[in-house]
Order: sequence, then structure tokens, then C-alpha cells
Amino acid sequence: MDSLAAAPGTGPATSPLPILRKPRPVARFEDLPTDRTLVMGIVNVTPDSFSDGGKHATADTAIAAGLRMFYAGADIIDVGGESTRPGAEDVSPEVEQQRVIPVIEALVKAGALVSIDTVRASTAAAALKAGAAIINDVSGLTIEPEMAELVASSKAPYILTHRRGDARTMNSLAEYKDVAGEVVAELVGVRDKLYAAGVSQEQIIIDPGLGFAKNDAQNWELLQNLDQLESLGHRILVGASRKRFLGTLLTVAGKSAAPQERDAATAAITAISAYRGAWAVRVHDVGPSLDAVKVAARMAAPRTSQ
Ligand code: PMM
Repeated sequence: MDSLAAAPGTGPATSPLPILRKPRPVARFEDLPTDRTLVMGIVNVTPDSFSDGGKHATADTAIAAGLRMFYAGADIIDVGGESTRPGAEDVSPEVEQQRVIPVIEALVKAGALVSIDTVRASTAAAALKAGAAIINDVSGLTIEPEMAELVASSKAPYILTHRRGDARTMNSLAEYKDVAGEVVAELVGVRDKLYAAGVSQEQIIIDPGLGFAKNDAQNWELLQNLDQLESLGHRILVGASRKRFLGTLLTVAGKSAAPQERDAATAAITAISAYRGAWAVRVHDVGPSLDAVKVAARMAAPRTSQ
């Protein structure tokens, strides 16, 4: 029997620490802080993600990584079981769920608020059942349109990410005349499908989808025009962490910076996004971004000196 999870008063009579027998309160979306930008930590339970080199491919290493981020102060832990890198192979829903469900259960039990990073409705449904509170769909409803019904019936917050094509085709679809205007127009089209399925305005969180069918210059242009996305009237999430356009920016002697060398630049993007009012940032290294959101919140506070 797991005495840590037992209801108060029902654990072994000999336990010297009754407080440990209290179940942890379930983390709720409604209880997230609203006075600053939130930090979402990334746990990819995959052998082939570009950004963390498959470091959390087993349930144990993924749970440990998620707990480290949670105890460091991350507001949300985003758990995914399929790499979204360009050219990545599909995994079956069964394999995806075998990877993510034990990790979600453990993190929820520890008191973390968890989002599920998936393009599949069946995986999103299994994740919600396991205690996840947010659906993060990088396909922007393009892979499984039935996701809309699940979002409507579950009433779960839904991260609507802009993407064209899939992991294999997206790089060839990065053609825009006005990237911010076209991304907004395409997001409005998907948002209307969500509304038609019964999803509420409050549930939808908009993500520009940096790196998803965008080249480096287009990513920067989207970041420069976050206010156009904000005009849609939803919360905004920015996912720039360790992405290729940061590696290009930090090129030294013709060599792009490796993913793990992009965390300081990621924190700089966090500070700027937070200052511009983003609801959340999605990052691999949560500590520097937690500091960055504090800096941004302080900078945005009213002046107190004479
Ligand atoms: N990027 C990745 C995966 N999931 N989800 C959202 N909402 N936004 C993103 O930009 C995003 C995402 C890319 O892969 P990673 O997990 O290795 O960073």
C-alpha cells in the first residue's frame, strides 16, 4: 500500500508523520497565477527529439526530469511521446500512450499541472483520463479533426498551434507573402471550426508555431508581430526553446549553436514575450525563463520612484 497517497486517517496507525498521508491537492488550470507569464517545462518521452537528444526516453528518466522542473517552479509540465522534428517518423497511438501515460500519472500524483503534447484525439483522451489538464496539439487540428469534439466535450484548455502540413512536409510549405497576416487568417479558420464544435473562446490558447512551416526569418517576423496574434483575443503561448532559428542566430565560425547552447537566447525570448504579455512560454530549461518572467513582470509594473 502506498501510504503517501492514502486518505487522511486511513494510513498505518504507526506512521509518525500523519501529514504525509494527506493526498496532494489536484493542480487545477483555474489556480494558475495570472499576474505573470507562465513557464511550461518540456518533457519529451521520445528517443529522437532534436532538442533534448532523447534524454528522457524512459518513464523513469522522464518522470525525474518532470519532477525536477516542477520543483524548480515550472507552472505546467508538457509531456509528449512523439517527436515533431521535421522528417520524424510517425509512432502508433499505442506506443505514444505507453510512453506518456505513466509519466503523466506520476507527475499529476506529485501535484503538477500537466499538458499532453499530441496530435491524436485518442492519446489526448487517455491523457485527460490520467489527469492531464491541457491539450497541446501542434497539428492545429489538421491531423485528427475529431480532436475538436474531444476539446468541446472535455472543456479542457486547448493549445491551437499554427502549422502547415505534417512533420515530413512542413519545411516545403514555408511560403508566405505576409507571414503574420497569413498565420492569423489560418488560425481564425481553425478557431471557427473549434467554435462550430462547441469549444469556448476561453478554452483556446493561440501559438504561432515557431519552426512549424516557417523559416528563420519568418519566425523572427512572427515574434516581432505577436500583437497581431493577440488581436484574436486569446491567451498566447510562445514556443521558441532551442529552436533552429536561435542556433542560426548564435552561429560562430560558420557553425550553428547546438540545441543545448541555445538556452540563454531562449530566456531572452522569454523576457521579451513576457514583457509583451504572452500567457506562457514553453521551454526546456525552466530556471532562466522563470527569472526572465520575473524581470519582465517587474519592468511592466508601475514606476514607484519619485
Ligand atoms: N514545439 C515543439 C513541440 N511541441 N508545442 C507547442 N504548443 N508549441 C511549440 O512551439 C512546440 C510544441 C518542438 O519540439 P520540442 O518539444 O523538441 O521543443
